[in-house]
Amino acid sequence: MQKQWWHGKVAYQIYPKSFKDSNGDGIGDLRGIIEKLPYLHELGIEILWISPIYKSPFVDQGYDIADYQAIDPLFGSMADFDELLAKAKELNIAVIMDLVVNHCSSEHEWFKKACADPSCEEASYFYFREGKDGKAPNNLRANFGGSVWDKVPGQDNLYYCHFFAKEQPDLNWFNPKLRQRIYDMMNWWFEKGVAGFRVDAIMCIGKDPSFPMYPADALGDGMCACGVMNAEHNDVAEKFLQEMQDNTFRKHQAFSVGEVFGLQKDNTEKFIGDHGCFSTIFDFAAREALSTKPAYFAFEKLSVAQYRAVTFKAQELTNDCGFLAPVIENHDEPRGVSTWLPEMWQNARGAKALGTVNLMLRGIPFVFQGQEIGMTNTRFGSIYEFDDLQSKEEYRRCLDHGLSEETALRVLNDQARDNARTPMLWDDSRFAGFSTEVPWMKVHQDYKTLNVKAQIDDPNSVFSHYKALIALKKNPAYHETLTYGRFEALDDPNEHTLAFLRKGDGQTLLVAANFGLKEVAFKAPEGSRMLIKSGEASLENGEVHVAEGSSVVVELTK
Ligand code: TEU
Ligand code: CA
Repeated sequence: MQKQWWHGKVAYQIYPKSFKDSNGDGIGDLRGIIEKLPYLHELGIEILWISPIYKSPFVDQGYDIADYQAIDPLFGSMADFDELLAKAKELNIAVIMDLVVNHCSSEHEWFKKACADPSCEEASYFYFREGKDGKAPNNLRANFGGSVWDKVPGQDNLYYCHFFAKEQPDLNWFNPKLRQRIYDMMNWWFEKGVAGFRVDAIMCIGKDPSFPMYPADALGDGMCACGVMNAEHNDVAEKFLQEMQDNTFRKHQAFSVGEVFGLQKDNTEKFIGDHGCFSTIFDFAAREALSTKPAYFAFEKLSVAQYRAVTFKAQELTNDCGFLAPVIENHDEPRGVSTWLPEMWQNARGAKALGTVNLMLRGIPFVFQGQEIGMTNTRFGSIYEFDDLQSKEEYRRCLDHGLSEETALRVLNDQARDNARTPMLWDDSRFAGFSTEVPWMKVHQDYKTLNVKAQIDDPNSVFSHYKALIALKKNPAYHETLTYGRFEALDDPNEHTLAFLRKGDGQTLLVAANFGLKEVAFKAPEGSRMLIKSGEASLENGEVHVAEGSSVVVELTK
């Protein structure tokens, strides 16, 4: 495997609206991020992904971009962004942006021109199609519900395609002119000093431009989830992504992480191998195992054993061909501690043990803001406390399916994307030190005790544990093994333990996290060394003992 500058680093995701507000309008901004760069540096972060900060009407929180080369005034100015880049560089932090190019905003000038004159060049940047027999061109269902087709304003039988909200028209990747404009825009950011991109919803570009009808799925509305088309056309996405790599990333040795859902297994090497479409892709194995159910509300938690099985399988699949980016949560997910762990470990103790797994797996882990202090789901008391369009749509669908308001609210509390979008908890003051005024989203219920200030100097805190794990990854004595060393699963002694080895050149590390109710033990020959532990664990008589809710990293003697 060719070595690259991003190998062995730990990345951090900022959701800018909720990270830190610097000017008291209740909304996080770029100057807020600048202020907190030393915090990220102290944690050990070397790659920083900032979710969209471009000009946007914020129908989908900035994932609807109206101008790819402008900063939204809500977040600050281009000068603020340049300052952020320069200050991050001083701290050895590479900044990556969000590349949202499956779709843009209906407020983008391309779409406005296209609607005003469907025969103009910009109209060919979108999928404009005639309806069939008075109906939409086909029966695909958008990711946020409803048809992927809406009528072009002012037209009788002309539709445009959108795999997400109707305000997010899909871009026509089959048009080489459009592709070139995207590459030019990316190179413009690279020349500014941006180190790479997280590539949003990118498998959605794998389309069949003839848009055939699909067999209806189990939801009962006669439609089929649009992801089915994408899963059948990985090859289309791959072809475009290789061209994008050649024209952009490869020229700049830039880093790319794909938000890739629905990848067919035998395509892994094509996507993350040495000559793959991306530097890495997020590991959504557990998320995908959860979303096999036809409806959002029919969600069932994974057991620890199921979580272990899918996570380990993904590791084994990529051992020989590339790197995944392990995640336990992001801005589209409820908090990992609340989702993946049994109820008794949805606390600081569980957060630390889960962190051990997340950061010691093979790959380039992405920590989502607040994860490093063990943030759990936010408690929402009413539908009016949610902001996200998806949450509101799913709530409506729950009621349509006959669920009570109380049950629908419970579904959202478990699953809503807003769980992870509430303000970062900096201290115990009013509004948790996020802002001096009422924030745009409610503040997490536990902010008085669960916050950065309470943890930063406490050696037993979740923060200190994350910091130690990241430092271990950077330690020259372990860096090679923790970066390139193979992943090897160990048997699970109690159906609740994730245990594995990382095997490097003449070095073996044992990692274990126990989410059960009883202690577990692993062989660790005399002379082995405990490198990190959380909770209670000990090394004695040739064994390492890991108490319930605890985790270890042990260097096994040769
Ligand atoms: O998400 C893509 C995506 O597939 C989502 O539908 C995801 O599955 C869902 O949010 C899980 O609940 C990306 C962005 O991360 C997301 O925030 C955007 O809303 C979406 O693209 C559209 O740009
Ligand atoms: Ca602000």
